[in-house]
Amino acid sequence: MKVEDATVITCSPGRNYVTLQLTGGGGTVGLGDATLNGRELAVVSYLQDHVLPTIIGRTATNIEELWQFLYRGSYWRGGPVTMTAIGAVDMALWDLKAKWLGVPLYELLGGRSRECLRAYGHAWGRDPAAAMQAADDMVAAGFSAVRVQCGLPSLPFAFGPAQGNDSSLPREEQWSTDEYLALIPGLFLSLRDRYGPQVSLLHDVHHRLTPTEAAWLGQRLEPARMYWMEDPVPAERQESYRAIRQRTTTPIAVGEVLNSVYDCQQLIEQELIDFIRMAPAHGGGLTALKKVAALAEVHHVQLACHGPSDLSPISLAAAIHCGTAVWNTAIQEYVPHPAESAAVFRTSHRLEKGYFVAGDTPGLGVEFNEKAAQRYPYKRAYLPVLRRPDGSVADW
Ligand code: GCO
Ligand code: MG
Repeated sequence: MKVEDATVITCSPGRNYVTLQLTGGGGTVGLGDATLNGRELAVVSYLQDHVLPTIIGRTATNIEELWQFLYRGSYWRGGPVTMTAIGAVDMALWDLKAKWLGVPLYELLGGRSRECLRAYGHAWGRDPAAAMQAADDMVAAGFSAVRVQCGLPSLPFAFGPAQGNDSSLPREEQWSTDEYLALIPGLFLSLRDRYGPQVSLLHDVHHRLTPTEAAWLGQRLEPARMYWMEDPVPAERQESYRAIRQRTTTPIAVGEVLNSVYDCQQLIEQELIDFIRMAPAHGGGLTALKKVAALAEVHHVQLACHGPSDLSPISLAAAIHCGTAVWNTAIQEYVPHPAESAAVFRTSHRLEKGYFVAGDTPGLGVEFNEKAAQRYPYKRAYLPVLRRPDGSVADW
């Protein structure tokens, strides 16, 4: 089967999504998610102007060969734009091949390692009382794992969830490490008291601390027995994680902004983290991610794919198929997509009592409605920018 046609569609049903459709012989269509939040059109151009003309007419079922062709053949490697583009092609090829063979995608990835995949829900509150209420709601909805985020009461936006397409220029938020560190340990100790050992508690630091601050926080969180502390510091310098690792037993999760095995090689091989959080879309696709997962398995590191609502339902389906098949998958992030997106993406996976069940329809099990997508044109949108009390830029 050859790749006969390839189209990229941008749409904004509640937030921006970029979808790649690859058509193979016989009219079978494979879908890939090419969404890179805030830099969507760079990936569109990379695909349309540089990648798609080179894959038309190639054998669609030789997925590894095509991955190597796009990765090594471009000479310029790595980075979020390149790897998201390769990730979208790779995801679409896996979808196409599984549909062509008439099997759900997890079958091609080794078959089921588990019946279903544990998910964690998100709880966010403006202050600790609201965050605890939101966590209660998640537990009541059946989640046995909840990631809890809390605003800083004295600041207007800090630590809120990323908004959708609400501004055509980056919104600026303020940040206070002192207020944050004063608040978080108490919140999680109260949550642990409230739930006992039954609920796994997660927290995203979102790259905002120094290694010393992160070690301090990790130590204070130890009595709360966290499931993980996410992205305590930026991971460009992987060695920084050693300083945190040596000083706390709070488990560490990293990876949503990483794009290749080289970006996390030291973190995994030197066992500086417990969970690797790369998403199929941003990590160069399932072909790349299964290799990362295999390396991680050797080093007691578990896979937990990034799954925010700024990745499309196609990405979530890919993560669920991957997590169903890959043995060392721990858990899957779940953030509901905007309501409008249901008209554009029809999915066959299910969320049942805090667990994802992969769909049994062939491929990824997602249908993309191009007509419906046209009703929601792309709108330029950005992630917020964060500033410290002195006005300098901080890591958002
Ligand atoms: C997460 C993330 C997201 C990111 C977002 C950036 O763990 O889900 O940190 O909320 O901020 O995906 O585009
Ligand atoms: Mg995160």
